[in-house]
Amino acid sequence: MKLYSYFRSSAAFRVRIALNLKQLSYEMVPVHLTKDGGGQNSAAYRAVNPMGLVPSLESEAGLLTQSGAICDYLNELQPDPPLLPADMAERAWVRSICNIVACDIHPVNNLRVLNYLTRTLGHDEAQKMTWYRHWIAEGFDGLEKMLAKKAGRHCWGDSITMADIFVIPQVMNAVRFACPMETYPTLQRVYENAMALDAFRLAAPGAQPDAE
Ligand SMILES: N[C@@H](CCC(=O)N[C@@H](CS)C(=O)NCC(=O)O)C(=O)O
Repeated sequence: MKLYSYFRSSAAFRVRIALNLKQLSYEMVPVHLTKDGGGQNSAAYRAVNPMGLVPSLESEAGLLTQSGAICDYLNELQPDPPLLPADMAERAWVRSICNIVACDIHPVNNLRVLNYLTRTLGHDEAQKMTWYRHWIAEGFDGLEKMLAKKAGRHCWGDSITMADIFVIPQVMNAVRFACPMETYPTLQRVYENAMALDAFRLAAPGAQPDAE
C-alpha cells in the first residue's frame, strides 16, 4: 500500500497509527502541504485525490480517501487487533468520539481554513491563533467531559480503539499551537499513555521521513 502523507497532518497521523496497530507495511509518498503553493494543490496530486487533502491510500481496493473511511477499511482488512468495541452501543460511543474530532474540531482548524483567514480575509497571525484556540477549547471542553465517563488508560477503558486514533493527533496539534491543556486531565492522560506505545510514537510527525 502507498500512503500519501504529510508529517504534520493530523488526519494522516490517524492512518499511520492504524497501519502501525495493524502491523501493515506501506510505502510513504510525502505531499508537502506548504511548500510551493502546497503539493496538495498540484495537478499531479489532484489527479490522485480531487479533494486536495491528505491522506490518500493506494490500496488493493483502489485509491481510498478520508482518514475515517481508510481506518475502517484497514480495520476490516486486518481485524486483529479490533479497533472498535464488540458491543453495538459502545461502538457507537467510540464512533461519536471520532466524529467530534473529525467533523466538529478539525475541519474549522484545517490549514486551508487558517490560510483563508489570513490570506483572503486579512486577519493577522494573532487573530488566526485566537480562532484556532477558540475552536479547540470549544471542542475539548465537551470531549473532556465525555471521555471522563469512559476513559481508563485510553479513551475507551484500557483498550486502544479508533477513538485514540482520532483524539491523540488532535491533542498533539493543540499542544503544538500552545492551547491551554490544564483543564483537560483526561485528554492529557490518554495522550501520554498512547504516546508511550510504539504504534503511536512511530506514527508521530517527528518520526516521519519527511519531518523538518
Ligand atoms: N476529513 C479529511 C480531512 C483531511 C484533511 O483536512 N487533511 C489536511 C491535513 S490534516 C490537509 O490535507 N490540508 C490541506 C489544506 O488544508 O490545504 C480526512 O479525515 O481525511
